[in-house]
Amino acid sequence: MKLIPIYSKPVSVEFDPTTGEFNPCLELQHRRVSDLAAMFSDQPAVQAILAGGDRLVYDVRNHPFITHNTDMVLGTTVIYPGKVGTEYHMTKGHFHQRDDQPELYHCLQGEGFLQMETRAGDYQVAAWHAGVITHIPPAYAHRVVNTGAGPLVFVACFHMAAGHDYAPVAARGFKFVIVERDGQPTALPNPRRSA
Ligand code: M6P
Ligand code: ZN
Repeated sequence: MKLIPIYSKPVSVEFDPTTGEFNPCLELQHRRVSDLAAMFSDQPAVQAILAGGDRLVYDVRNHPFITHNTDMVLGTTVIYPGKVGTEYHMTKGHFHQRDDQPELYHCLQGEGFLQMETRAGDYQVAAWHAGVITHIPPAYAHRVVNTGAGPLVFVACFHMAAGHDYAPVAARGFKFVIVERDGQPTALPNPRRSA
């Protein structure tokens, strides 16, 4: 990650909604099947992919807009189309470390679902296509699933101080997994929850 600038004046950056790229780009993270290995339900399918070389699942670019007393971040994510077994490509998903921090997600391109769930198990899902904006309330874990044939591009706006807590989702997943059944995206009860 490049040094994060601290702005004292209004600042503008270039953003390409078709690729999710910023100019200048301060941070780019590639997330591959190996980074999400424990999160997909079909472990033999994960191992088969890893045995043949890793595969890119999504790219994340964050642009922090930091001033002396604010810490807004604009993030863009491009989830490439594909499946691991029958489960669609998805983000890792996370809670915020702080339970008072919401987030706005705006789908620019593609189709899929935004899964959200509280620690107490209130599960909500938003069907996504270009133009949908979802407000994720504080204390809801969030994950985006790309069920389309092309890339799913979305923008996120959040406070850097919110923090990312990946461990609970990595350990248990969400209440439902989204898989392809008879050519259609289908939500099935997460087998890791009933074990
Ligand atoms: C959005 C924001 C980022 C997040 C990214 C990918 O851009 O919520 O904070 O990092 O999505 O999601 P994850 O971190 O769950 O892989
Ligand atoms: Zn978040």
